[in-house]
Amino acid sequence: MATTVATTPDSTPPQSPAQFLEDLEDARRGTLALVASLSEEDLERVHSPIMSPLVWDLGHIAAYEDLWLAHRHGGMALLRPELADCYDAFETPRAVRGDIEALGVADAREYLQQVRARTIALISSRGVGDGVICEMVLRHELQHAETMRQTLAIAGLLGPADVAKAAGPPGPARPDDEFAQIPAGPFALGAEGEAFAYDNERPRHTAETAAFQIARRPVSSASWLRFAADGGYERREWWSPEGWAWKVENDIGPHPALTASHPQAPACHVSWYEADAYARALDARLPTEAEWEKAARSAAAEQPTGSLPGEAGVLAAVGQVWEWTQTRFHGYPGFVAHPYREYSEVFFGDDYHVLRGGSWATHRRVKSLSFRNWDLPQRRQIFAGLRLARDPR
Ligand code: AVJ
Ligand code: FE
Repeated sequence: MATTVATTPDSTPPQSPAQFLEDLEDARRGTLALVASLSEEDLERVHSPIMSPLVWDLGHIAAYEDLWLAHRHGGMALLRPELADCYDAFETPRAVRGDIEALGVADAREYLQQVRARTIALISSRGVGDGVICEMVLRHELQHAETMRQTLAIAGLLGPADVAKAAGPPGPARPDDEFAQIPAGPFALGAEGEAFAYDNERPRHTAETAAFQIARRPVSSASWLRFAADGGYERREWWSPEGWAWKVENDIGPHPALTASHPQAPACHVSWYEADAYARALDARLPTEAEWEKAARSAAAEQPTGSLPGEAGVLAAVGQVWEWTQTRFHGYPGFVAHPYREYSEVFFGDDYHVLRGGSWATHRRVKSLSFRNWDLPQRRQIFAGLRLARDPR
């Protein structure tokens, strides 16, 4: 099932050049299918101040592929060096600074296609090397497909299949305040073995947690709406000072998508500020990312009922919505940026919170128990909800 979270990625590099090219083409079919029925205007419009126009994602996907495969892997000159700046190809000398505008729709499609033709020639003759850069480029396109779906959701332009996935399987018919107990003790946190992982998932290291409890399933939309009806957005004592200020300034109430969703489905489009307030209202808290991964890797004493997606350890319904953690996005002890600082390191600090698990819009290949997503605490465009944790009682 597409929403299952893999314990080990099915793509231990290096895969064969032919397989890699096939997977790249699959990713491209996915990207193009997302925009196939959209008008030029919808592709070029800025649907939200926090999202790029969809046509920018297209040009950026091409520029990234050209930078990493043709240029860095293959040692060739960039196909369109004058576009590097506008598509943020940061590793490139800023010789040709961007007085160049982003490409229009037809040109972006052509650029995608021309870059791909060079990729095919290069990989066929030169191979995939150790496979790391290839895997990174492939996952970059897959990750942008999720970003584009966020934009499409904001614009009301998601296709019917995606609308159905977003509405979700209803989620396990179990209360979202049913907790599993995890004992204190050490465990191995981070990506294991030689399989591809992003730099921020390494090095794997021993982490300790105290005993804790974690909810078997994410908070449902019904529970969220009950929280709202019970004064969740008025009870200042449940909110952090920053969260309250954000709520007041932006006149925040429950995201409209919550009313439209199945009551049992995991609540989605919830910001960290709201998730944090919800947890406190329920006399609980958000899990740390170490707690989340430990629970996801622990053997389930009793299998969660139902054939619902994404059972990981004692956690049910992983992979429908990203799950906010209380942890801020920092490097693990001994972190080394690879292959470039701008993937994760420039985001390290207290501004971003870590999310775990993956959403209905996350490609299977990107979902893993060690993958760390991150976003700002006020963001609601991501397909994110929460799962409660608390100290033993
Ligand atoms: C891992 C989703 C936070 O969108 O900024 C895309 C992925 N990195 N292009 C992001 C990414 C470069 C990244 N996230
Ligand atoms: Fe990108």
